[in-house]
Amino acid sequence: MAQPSAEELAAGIQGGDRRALARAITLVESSLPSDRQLSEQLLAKLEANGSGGKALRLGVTGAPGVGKSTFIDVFGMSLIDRGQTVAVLSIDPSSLRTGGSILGDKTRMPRLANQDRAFVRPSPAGGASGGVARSTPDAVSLCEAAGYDVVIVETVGVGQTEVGVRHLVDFVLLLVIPGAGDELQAIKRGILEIVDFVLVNKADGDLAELAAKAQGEYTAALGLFRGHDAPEVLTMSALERRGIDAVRESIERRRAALADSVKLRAARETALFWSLLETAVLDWLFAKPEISKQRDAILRRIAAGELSAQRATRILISELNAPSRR
Ligand SMILES: Nc1nc2c(ncn2[C@@H]2O[C@H](COP(=O)(O)OP(=O)(O)OP(=O)(O)O)[C@@H](O)[C@H]2O)c(=O)[nH]1
Ligand SMILES: [Mg+2]
Repeated sequence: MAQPSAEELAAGIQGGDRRALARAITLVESSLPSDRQLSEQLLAKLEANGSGGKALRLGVTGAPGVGKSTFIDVFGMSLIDRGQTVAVLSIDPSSLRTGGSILGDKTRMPRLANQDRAFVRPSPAGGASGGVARSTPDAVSLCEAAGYDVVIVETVGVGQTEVGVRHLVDFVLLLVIPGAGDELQAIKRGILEIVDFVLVNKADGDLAELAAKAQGEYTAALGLFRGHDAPEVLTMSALERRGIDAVRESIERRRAALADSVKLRAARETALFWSLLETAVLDWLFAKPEISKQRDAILRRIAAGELSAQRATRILISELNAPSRR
């Protein structure tokens, strides 16, 4: 199949053609130079058309199996029932691809995936910091350009993942399940510093009582930890579709309370710029073999206990500044 031009793709995306959007996301995920060139043209074109900046962006994170996909399925349906459109990017570390098409059932969003007003896309994690793939910011921009009212990014909560998603979205929703000492672990991992909502899922059956207890514990811990900035803690059952409206209403309330959304968006984009720039500059720098060799030599000296991190940094920078000896 011939590759459409950037203009054709942009027109398709902005005209609501989901296949054009899916193709464009495949393009931004590709590392082929020809694809990169086309995706840059496409993103520039969409930006020039002024297509960004209107969607509500939500990050949904939490340990494997807490019910993120099940929640997004019912939450997404509740948005659709209220006349909104929803795009979901599900960052799946193990997502399977077969001949360019992705196994849709991997996302476990059976109802949402069948909706005309929804776009569900599993994306492989790119191994970049935080499990958020490097291409995810571009994929979010594409969904926004396609006019979706809400863009949801699902990431598996492993280590730094949540931090990776922070600057990409307006609100981070952390899903937890009651019991199992999860409460303290989450605090240790620093997740709670960046979340906007904690949703205690699986508040049904035998777990209902434990969920209410966990809600109390989280609320108390977060109050100590974050003071007036503490996130709201809610209980819900994604499986039994209970508590979902309350989550939606809370998010809507928070969004409405953010008086200056333009300023907030600018702050988020600035923070995202810095975090993306850091990765991009490092990639660019170490793409040069002689520089990555110097880095590796320094890393070995650090590992051998010969160099502190501070001196190592200064040495590498001064070597970069030194006139070439070649
Ligand atoms: N009892 C109960 N089970 C639930 C609830 N929500 C999800 N589950 C179950 O938990 C399991 C995992 O659900 P998923 O939605 O796939 O969880 P996930 O967090 O997306 O999992 P990963 O994407 O693999 O990290 C499934 O068997 C769901 O049916 C709930 O509210 N109550
Ligand atoms: Mg999932």
